Amino acid sequence: MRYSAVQLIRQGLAGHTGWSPAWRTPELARGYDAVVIGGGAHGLAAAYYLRKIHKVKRVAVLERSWIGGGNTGRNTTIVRSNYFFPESAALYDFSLRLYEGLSEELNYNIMLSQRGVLNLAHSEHDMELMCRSVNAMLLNGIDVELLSAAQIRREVQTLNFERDARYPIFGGFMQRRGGVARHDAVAWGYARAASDLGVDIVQGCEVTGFLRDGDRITGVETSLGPISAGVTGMSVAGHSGVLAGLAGFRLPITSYALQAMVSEPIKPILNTVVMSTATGMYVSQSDKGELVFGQGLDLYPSYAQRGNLPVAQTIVASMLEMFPSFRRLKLLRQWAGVVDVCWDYSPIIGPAPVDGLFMNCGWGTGGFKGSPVGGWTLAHLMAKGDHHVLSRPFDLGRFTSGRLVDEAAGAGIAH
Ligand code: FAD
Ligand code: PYC
Repeated sequence: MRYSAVQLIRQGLAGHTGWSPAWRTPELARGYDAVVIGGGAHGLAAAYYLRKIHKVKRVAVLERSWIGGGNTGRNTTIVRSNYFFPESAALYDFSLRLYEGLSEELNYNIMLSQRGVLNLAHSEHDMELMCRSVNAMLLNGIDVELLSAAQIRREVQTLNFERDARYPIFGGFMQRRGGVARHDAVAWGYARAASDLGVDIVQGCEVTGFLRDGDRITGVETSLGPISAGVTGMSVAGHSGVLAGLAGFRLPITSYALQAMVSEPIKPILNTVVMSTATGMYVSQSDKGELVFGQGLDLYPSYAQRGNLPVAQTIVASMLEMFPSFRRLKLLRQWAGVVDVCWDYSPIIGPAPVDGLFMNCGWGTGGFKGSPVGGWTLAHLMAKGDHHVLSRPFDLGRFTSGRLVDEAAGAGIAH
């Protein structure tokens, strides 16, 4: 449904009672050409591109709870492409470019704000490593620039620039095309556009097993009954190991809780995203005025969607060491999501070890920025049966060939 300006004003004056649902609530069919498991931004994007680009006819997204209720709605909305290895830079920059055109593509305002992502160096050693990273990123064609402490002081006055600070500022680097986007809007935008193209988005439908014909997966068992599928894709961040177990194989993935929090809202004070590579602490200010911040994983495997108190305290302490003036703010909310982390901190995109199933998982702590490209490459795999050029380096086979893409330092947070 599209609204004219007059209709929008009428809705506002009438107390917002007459909105139509943004996507359909279809009856679940007994079979589809393509079934995507997981209604996060990755799964919804895959379904959208399956219809839009590849013209696959009958497509469904199966979501066990509500769309965007997993990590898509729990992340801290940072988008950037400042990765070290050429394979990662190509993947994440393609994603950032899709983000740059996404509001127009979906006719849905995803509130992309390219306010820049600043990474801080806290020592000469950090600075030395950062110079190398920045050189590598520039060779990869990524728009990064090295900044001195004086330059950073002009950009972010609220940082602690004392030389005896626990985390002194020696300099840093900035990606100006990086920033934030509204996470719910990314899910809702893809959902509405996919639904308009005929994709069935079925919420409250949990996949509980797989249907097989010999060695090939031919559909899924669900809480709403069995469904046949020409091809099946999975995008179930946090539960990839569980789904792989149902399909009969194991993944080199460990699941952890990752927590974040927001302060009470205040007037604009921070106009860029600040990350501290060495500590993993990061902070940005939302359009509502809240400071959104986090730092690292709760370092033991868990499927609990909540973060522990000691890590929460560490996050707050690091933030206040770097921004002492924020100490008088009240903490408004804290939450966590379950993230699937690969041994090399890069995602797994490719065919599963069983025929008929394709995977898009292991994005760990950094897959919101990858939502468009995760969907794009999964759709390509499902439609063509083979890799997109961007996803080939991220095939599961890298764990046997040894061609890992080790992005521990690029992952953005502490591991
Ligand atoms: P999800 O949104 O989790 O979607 C997967 C869906 O699968 C879920 O809705 C789930 O209900 C569903 N599902 C699971 N099992 C089944 C089943 N059996 N049947 C049917 N459905 C099922 N990344 C960034 O790039 N930038 C950030 O700033 C950032 N910050 C983060 C902060 C936090 C606190 C967290 C937790 C993560 C953060 N991330 C960030 C990571 C990012 O959120 C994820 O990598 C990304 O959102 C994963 O998207 P997805 O669509 O694959 O997963
Ligand atoms: O990948 O940029 C990132 C990120 C920030 C916070 C969590 N992940």
